[in-house]
Amino acid sequence: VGVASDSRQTRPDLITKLERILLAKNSSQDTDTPNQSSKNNQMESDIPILKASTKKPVIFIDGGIHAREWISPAFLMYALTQLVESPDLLEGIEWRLVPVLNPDGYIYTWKSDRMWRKNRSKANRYCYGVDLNRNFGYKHGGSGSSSNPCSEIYRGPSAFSEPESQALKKAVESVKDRLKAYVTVHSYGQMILHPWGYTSIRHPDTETMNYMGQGMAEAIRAVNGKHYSVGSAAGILYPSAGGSDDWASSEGVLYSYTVELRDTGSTGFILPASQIKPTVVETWAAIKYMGKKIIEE
Ligand code: ING
Ligand code: ZN
Repeated sequence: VGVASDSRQTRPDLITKLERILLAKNSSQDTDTPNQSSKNNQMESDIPILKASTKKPVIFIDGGIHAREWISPAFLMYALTQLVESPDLLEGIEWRLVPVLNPDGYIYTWKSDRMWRKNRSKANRYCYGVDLNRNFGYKHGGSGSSSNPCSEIYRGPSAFSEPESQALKKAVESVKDRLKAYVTVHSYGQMILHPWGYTSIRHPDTETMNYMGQGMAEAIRAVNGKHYSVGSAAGILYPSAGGSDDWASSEGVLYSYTVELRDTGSTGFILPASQIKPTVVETWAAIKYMGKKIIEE
């Protein structure tokens, strides 16, 4: 008790408000100690407990934004298995993985239409689906997106009109202050794309994103010799507004990428099963490279 009262006089400045709340909560839950009265409980709430925790950088990766790009969810599942088996990357980084952001569309490609891209929102009597990668809230409505619900690149009635893009927004915002990298995995084209996608105007962090992107491409090439191009989406692919990587970048995420996995077009979305394993392995090499660089920084 003496220690506790000394502490009360000299230490409370060391305890944050949040920790006081946690402390109060914990002591009211731990009622299994013998001789414990409600008075004891109150006193325990004032014992300083200092939390020593690391604020790990977060890497956020999503897959399956587009239903037919099957190699993407496959990669996310592989990434999870690798993280479970490689503690060094878990020690320095907190990972957030979304294996399939568009589950309705994904199921639809298994059951009805292998080439479906969008989600399954009912836009009108005739046409379904919003292109989730045109539905994000930065420069929504710009070039490379369509207002026609029957279009493959229909942007939706408004930014974040879809539950899937809303869910991603919420998940990203919940780790925003620690978010060092956002990667969205698509296919195909063998490309590492960074913002901007909405315009070919140069992004202020182009050099930083390009440098990391080149390192990732080298890591991929070292595995099976595959070549990946690096550049801005609008610059080396096509301009398209409302993409998730542009939005993440606008929220302040330094390393924001859309990665287009194999192949370069000979099989496209219907990547042969024999290429699944080599593709996910080489892609993991790129993510691992990025993770290690971020830990070093
Ligand atoms: N490609 C992306 C698409 O949504 C892209 C390309 C990247 C667009 C970044 C916007 C921003 O069209 C595929 N394959 O989906
Ligand atoms: Zn895609």
